[in-house]
Amino acid sequence: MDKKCYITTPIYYASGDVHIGNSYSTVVCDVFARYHRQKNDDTYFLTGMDEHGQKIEEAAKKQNKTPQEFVDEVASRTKNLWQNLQITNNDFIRTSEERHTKVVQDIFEQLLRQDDIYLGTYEGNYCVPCESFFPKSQLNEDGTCPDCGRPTIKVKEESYFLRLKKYEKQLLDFIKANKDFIQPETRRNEVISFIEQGLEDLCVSRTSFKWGIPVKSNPKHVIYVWIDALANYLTALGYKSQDDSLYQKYWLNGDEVVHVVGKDILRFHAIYWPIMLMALNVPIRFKLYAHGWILMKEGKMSKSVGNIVYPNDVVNEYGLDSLRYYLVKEMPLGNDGIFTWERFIERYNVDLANDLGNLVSRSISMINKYFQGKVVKPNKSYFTYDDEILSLTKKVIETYQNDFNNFQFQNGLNIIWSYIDRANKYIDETSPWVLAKDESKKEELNDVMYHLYEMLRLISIMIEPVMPTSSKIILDELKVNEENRTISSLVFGKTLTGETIDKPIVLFKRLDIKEEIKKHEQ
Ligand code: ME8
Repeated sequence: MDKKCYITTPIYYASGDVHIGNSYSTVVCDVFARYHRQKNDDTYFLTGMDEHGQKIEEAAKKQNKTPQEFVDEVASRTKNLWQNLQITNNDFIRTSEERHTKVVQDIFEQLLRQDDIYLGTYEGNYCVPCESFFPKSQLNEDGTCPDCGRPTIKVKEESYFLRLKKYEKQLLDFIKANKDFIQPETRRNEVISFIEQGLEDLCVSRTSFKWGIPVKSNPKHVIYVWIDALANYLTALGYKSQDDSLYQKYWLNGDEVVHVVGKDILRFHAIYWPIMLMALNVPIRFKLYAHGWILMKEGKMSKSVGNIVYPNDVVNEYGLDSLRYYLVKEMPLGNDGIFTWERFIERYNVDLANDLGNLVSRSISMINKYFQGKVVKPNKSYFTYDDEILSLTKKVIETYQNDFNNFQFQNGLNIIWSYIDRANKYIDETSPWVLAKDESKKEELNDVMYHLYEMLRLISIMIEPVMPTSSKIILDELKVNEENRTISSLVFGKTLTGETIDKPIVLFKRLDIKEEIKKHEQ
């Protein structure tokens, strides 16, 4: 094993089902985890559910269920969804589990003992959908939430507070000294200017509802859901519990710890979380990647607009890889991306059915037709294109690895697709159907087929983190042995004598764009 990596998604509110917007974080983390496992890095991937808070208590009440019944159902649907999306998480933490609640209580008590948490009174507003406190000065003029624009409620209650002010300077120094702590840079700058305006101590308990983790020494208070939720990144590793070997391994002694979060929850992860760790005397080992939002034509996805798209619906109709591909391809990390059915079908037809699908079916049917399904490594090169392809391959693999190492998955896909284009062009340039007519050109023809075989093999390995299903189908069809599917075989020319391959199958059937769009407009 080379490196020890720990990657986490935000834990999703169990107030409703995950849609394609929030499943983006999970897919991106899965791409990271698959890529690192391919590289033989010891990778631990955590996701889970945020199950406490006023929002969930209210959602359960509406359905006449206890909060626990309600979150049990959502958690079970979410787990199933991740299975359908072939998410390779190692653990799924739920904040209502005892392994979590017990440790959160201990953390709270420790901070209380240290006087990092103190008792006071909160008077201000609270946004239930965002589970956020806002002093009057931060609200919009009409009293709505500055983050989501929805109405807030007035709160005046006895509360515990976490001393953020005390750690303000230490945090600012840390962020300034660690340039890559928050990425992309625009988000880092936002956080710096937010802190520079001065931090207020944070209210960290509520008394006006019940569904949360009680403060051990004063159980009429429940712990603020964000303090509860952020702690999941440690409780899932066994922090402060009898067996903390995962914490020792991946947090204290790991090489790379990454929290992937949406831009709307950056403040919590870039300010509250590191301050909690400083107060607990736990080293800040993580990096934050903040991504943008997937928007619809009308703007945000919302129940009231009725424009929510659920991942299972896309997968059932168009297959898993087309969804995973679209999410990664259309979202430059950091900026917003748009989901429209037009764009989705267009990418499906152009990138998947045409570019990749055609390359696979053309190459496989020619290898079958001209060489009964078997290629052999040629002992010299026959075309000037061959040298060009050899050096291009090296460059593509290098760029791909560089992009994937640096979380630039969209760029990585772009480079793979430029390689697919080159392979399609290579077929036109070498015109195998002409070579096939001339018996004396048999070796040249084999050379072309061999190049296509190897290019396809490399493409299939490179797309695996994003498109695991297609990758496996192509590698199986090409009868590539296990050894030549690994990242160390990501070199042109590894295949010596190919096995007899299968008949081509259609990976992505071309769609009639008008018909598909009509379906989704109904
Ligand atoms: O915030 N496009 O949970 P959550 C992209 N429980 N990302 C989106 C999105 C969209 N349209 N809509 C939501 C919470 N997200 C807390 C997290 S972590 C300790 C606690 C993202 O279910 C959003 O940015 O509301 C966030 O990163 C994630 O989905 C979970 O959102």
